[in-house]
Amino acid sequence: MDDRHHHEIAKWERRWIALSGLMTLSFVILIAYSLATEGAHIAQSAARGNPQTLLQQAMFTDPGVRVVGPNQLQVSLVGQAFVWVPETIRVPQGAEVEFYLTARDVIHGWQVENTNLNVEVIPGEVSRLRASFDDLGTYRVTCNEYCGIGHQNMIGWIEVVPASQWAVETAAGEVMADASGAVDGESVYAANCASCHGPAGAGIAGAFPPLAGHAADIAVTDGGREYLVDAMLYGLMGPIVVDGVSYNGVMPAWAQLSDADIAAVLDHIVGLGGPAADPFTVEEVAAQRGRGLSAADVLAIRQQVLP
Ligand code: HEC
Ligand SMILES: [Cu+2]
Repeated sequence: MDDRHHHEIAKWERRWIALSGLMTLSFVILIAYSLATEGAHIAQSAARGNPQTLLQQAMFTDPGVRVVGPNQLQVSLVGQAFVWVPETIRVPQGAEVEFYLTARDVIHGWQVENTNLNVEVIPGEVSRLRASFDDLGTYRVTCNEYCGIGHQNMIGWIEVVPASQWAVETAAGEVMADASGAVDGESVYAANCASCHGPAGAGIAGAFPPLAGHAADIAVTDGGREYLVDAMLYGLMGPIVVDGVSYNGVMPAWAQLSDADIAAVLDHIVGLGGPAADPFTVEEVAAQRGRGLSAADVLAIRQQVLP
């Protein structure tokens, strides 16, 4: 092989290397582009465990649509041979929807036609997926993983309706009633409050004020409900007296809890050791958000409400 020939080959080699490099690069760019512009929906596993235990969670014993914040919905769904439960889901246009999916029996595939929503639904696993529907209309949901003899009949629907229409329908009862019943104030309390105020809300004299009976007293005073919401959202700091006992501690803010969680936990503490009062609403909590108060401001509000 003479030297000229050798150069010829090396030249072609370099071209092929450059070409394959370019192809790889263009694939990476395509993926990055679709992630950035098409809003990729990558499902996350939100929980894993015993399929039966997962299915006993309130979310799945009563699957469906829940309001978890302003314009935020949670939708839970169970796939089973050969239906999606619930079969029809109705959401407002443009809302942020978080889907939680699990399966009762075998693996199913949840695919919403004409969207890029597509996730495997597995017994013993909860898949989480965020979405928002900008176009009105009805989307067909199919199962894209063969699950048995009735597989092709496993069809559901997502109806996207104008937000105003949806709000009227929810005010009319159904969905909103579902929503307020959905969050369990007792578990929000157990997870966030019991460590200081005690499991039954008895408190610890001198350190953490009691809530049983006391929260109910606050709720019936003028401005008391707003004060309770403020104490949740912004915390409380400084000297207070409850049932003749002084406290001078710090209660952290709970703004990271959703409006629905805060409403539910307030229902729980107001109901401790007394008959339940009017339930707190998500709107009541939302109305106090964004006021930018400090824990010391909340103390000043308390001094007006509970002189
Ligand atoms: C880290 C301990 C701690 C946790 C957790 C905690 N609190 Fe408190 N909480 C306090 C303290 C301390 C005070 C009194 C603050 C003061 O002395 O100014 C207080 C005060 C309150 C008050 C006001 C009582 C009054 O007389 O005005 C309410 C209502 C309340 N907490 C509810 C809750 C709820 C509901 C949760 C759970 C979401 C919770 N707390 C979690 C420590 C805590
Ligand atoms: Cu299926």
